[in-house]
Amino acid sequence: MESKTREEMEKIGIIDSWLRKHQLIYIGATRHPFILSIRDGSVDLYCFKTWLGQDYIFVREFVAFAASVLMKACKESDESSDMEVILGAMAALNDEIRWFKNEASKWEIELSGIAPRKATQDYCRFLESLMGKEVEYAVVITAFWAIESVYQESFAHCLEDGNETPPPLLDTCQRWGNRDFGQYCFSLKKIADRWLKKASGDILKKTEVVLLSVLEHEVAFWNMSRVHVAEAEH
Ligand code: HMH
Repeated sequence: MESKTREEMEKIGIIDSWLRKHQLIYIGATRHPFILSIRDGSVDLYCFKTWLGQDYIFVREFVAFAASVLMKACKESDESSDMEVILGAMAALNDEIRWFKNEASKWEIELSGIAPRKATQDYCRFLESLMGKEVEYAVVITAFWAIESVYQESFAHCLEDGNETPPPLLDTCQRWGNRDFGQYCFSLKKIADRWLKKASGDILKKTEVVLLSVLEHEVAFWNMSRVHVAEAEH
């Protein structure tokens, strides 16, 4: 009995045990003031447009990261359904890139003229560090789940009862907050948990650190969206 870890005793997955342990930063990432301002309708549209342009840059890098995870799923995974879930994510990203272009023209944003801000650069560099062959599948599939899940939980919150989300922003909230996206995040979580269950202590430690880094980058990304250019440069 004593040798059992808490998650074994309570029969919760490793990811849920980490979410409990790091609850404050998880809430910081999924209930950020930027998201709360979308939900209560007080959002500054300049900030929203900043977020949109920066996220387009991030998503292009995320495609490369997703491709690296797909390669690992093909090589390392024991279950073919893993590969299919990630392939589905790639297909969704294809649609997402098109959506960004369309959304940008709706808001009169010129995507090609946008320079990445520091938080975007840092996050993209972090993704790059996870793309190497030496980074284990358990680590990257957990990061993948966390990246998608933060957006899912954040934007789903903007659609929950009592929201005053401005109608022009509903499409964005639907994109990540819809039920199917929630289901897809749950599939990623199950895959990650299955791999973490058989991972060594070293890999578990490394994955927990990577998870915390994802959450920190997500918070920094939301923060960056709220900072006006003039302030950001000083
Ligand atoms: C910064 N995190 C960021 N952008 C995204 N589009 C997602 C997560 C979800 O794909």
